[in-house]
This record gives sequence, structure tokens and C-alpha cells, in this order.
Amino acid sequence: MPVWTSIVAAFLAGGPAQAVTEPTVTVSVDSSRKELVILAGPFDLPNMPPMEDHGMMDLGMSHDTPIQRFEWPIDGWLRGFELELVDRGGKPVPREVIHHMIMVNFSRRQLVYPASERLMGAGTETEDIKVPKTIGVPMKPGMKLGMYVAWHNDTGEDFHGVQMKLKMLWTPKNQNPPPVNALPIYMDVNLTVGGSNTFDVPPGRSEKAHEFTLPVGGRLLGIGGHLHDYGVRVRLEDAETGKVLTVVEATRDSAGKVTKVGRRLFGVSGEGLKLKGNHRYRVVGEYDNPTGRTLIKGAMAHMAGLFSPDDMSKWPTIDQANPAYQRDMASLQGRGSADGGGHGHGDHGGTGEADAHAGH
Ligand SMILES: [Cu+2]
Repeated sequence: MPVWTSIVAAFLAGGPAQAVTEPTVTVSVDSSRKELVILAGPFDLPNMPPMEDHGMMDLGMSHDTPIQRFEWPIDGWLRGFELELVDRGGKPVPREVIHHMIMVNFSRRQLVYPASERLMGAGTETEDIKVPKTIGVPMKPGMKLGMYVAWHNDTGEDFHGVQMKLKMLWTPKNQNPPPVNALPIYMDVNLTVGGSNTFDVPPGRSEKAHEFTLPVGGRLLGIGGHLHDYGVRVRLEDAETGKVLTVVEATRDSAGKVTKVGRRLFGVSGEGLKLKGNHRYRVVGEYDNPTGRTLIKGAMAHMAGLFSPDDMSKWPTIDQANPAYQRDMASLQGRGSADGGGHGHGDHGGTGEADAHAGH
């Protein structure tokens, strides 16, 4: 049996009510199991029509929770998460009612973008993540985290009083040898930081690409991807040579609906896929849209994974004066409010969908 050694935080959710009962979030530490346990709920999730176009999210076809803030309490390394949903009667609720769950780390910057780190995430197409104890995301007590969920229930069944239980698994500071530092990396084909990352998909085959450089070199340890329906794959290329470095593939049903996006593990003992600092790379999303019409804002494509920097001291720091950083913060604050939020990059910024640990 778990031993509940301390209650770290307990607080009420802010923002407008989705349900008669305001959802609450509690965070507890289970030291014997080395788990941080987050309980959130209750959420009422009536069945909704399928989201054929992602734009439907903007028309209120999903419930966005406001961001729930708490502090990370432990010196160590995050190494994965497990997510469970149960209804009022304790019956399991299918994972697919979560369009996204995103954990933001306000205390660290993303590698590629001047925005807060997306520590982890989960969605319809992602599973629980656990990485070997040889790697982990370095975490310090007092790091400021925030979590939000975009629900979309199109299972055909209503769910009431849904409780979410998220276990975050950690490795203690005294592990010997210590884990290799592995931090979230997020590479999107069409991101405006603090804005949207959706794009239109024309009929037939199409591609969308984005070039970027990394402020510090290192090794990609594992990678996952995110695509919407009719997505085919996301690939990462060396933009200076054109060489394809890695690919994550969508699993599609006969209609082109994406049921899953693959993951790649390059080496949890630390070798990984080498990426150079200040070198041009390109992330490319591929779609094949059989509907015969353009899907307005219907697509997203990105890779998210774990990256081990050659020199942690060169990790970019948060610049609060950066306009893109400020836009990102504003979009996170606006989540779940009547006029704010929308469905943008904030939903997806996570390592979340990655393999190496999870999006972690
Ligand atoms: Cu999406």
C-alpha cells in the first residue's frame, strides 16, 4: 500500500464552471513509490459530435480547463507518468476523451522556442510513458508547474463526475550513477509562439515545413509525433544536406483517420541521435487528404521528445521581455475562460507526445 507522506498542495480550480461542482486539484507525494499524484475533478463530459475540423474546437466543441498551478516539490528527475480516468461510480473512462493534457514548466524555457517548457502531455493518441532510470528530466523543488486539459468526448456515451488521476514518477537525487539529463524538445512545422499551430490541408498529398536551429547541441534520445486526421508522418531533416534523420509514422484507418502516431527511441543509455548547435534542421509534416476539399485549420504536425544537451549551462534562459514569451504566457492565462484560449500551440507544446519519457 502506498504511504502518503505529505500533502503538498490542495486548491480550487478557478475559471468558469463546466459542471455544477467546481473541479478541484490536489497534489500529493508518495515517497515510497516515488510518485507525485495529482487528482483532478469532477468533470462532466457529455458526448459531442466528432471533431472533423480542428476549428470546431474554437466553436466550443471541447471543454478547456483553466490552467491549474502547483509547485514541483522534489529534487530529482522526472521519468514518466501514468494517467487514469474513472467516472462517478469508479468505472474506467476511455482515455480518448482527453484531446490533450499538458503540463507546463514555467521555470524553464523550451529549447527551440522562447516559450515556457511543456514538461509533458498526453492525448487521444498517446499512452503512458516511462523511461529507464538511466535518463530523466532534471527537476528542482519550487519549479512552477501548471496543468490543463482539453476534453473532447465523442465516444457516444456521456460521462459524469469524471476524476483524473495523474501519477508523475521520479528518480531521487541520490541515485548512483545519476540519470543522464533529458529535457523536452518540441519542433512544430507551423508554430506562432503564443498563437496557433494549425494549418489548412489541401486535398491530396501535401507538406508543411519549418526550419530552425538549436542554441546548444546534444542528442535526441527519443521522439514522438502529433498529427490530425489524414496525417501521414512527421520527419526531421538536416536542412543543410537534405538528409532525413528520423521519421514518426501515423497509423491510419481506412478513411485516413489517425489512430496513433509512432515513436522512436534512439538510446536511453545516452548515445542518441546527434544534433549540432547552430546548424539548420527542418521538421516536415506530411498529409494525404482524401476528402476532396481543403480542411481549414484542420492540421497540426510536430515532433516532441527528449533531448540531452551537451552542456546544460548553455540551455537558453527565459527572457520575460521577449514578445513571443509574453504572448505564450497570455495564451496560457486565457485558457478555459469564455473569451480566451482557443486551440493553439499551447495545447500541444509538450514533450508530451514523446516517447522517451513522455512525453516523457
Ligand atoms: Cu492537435
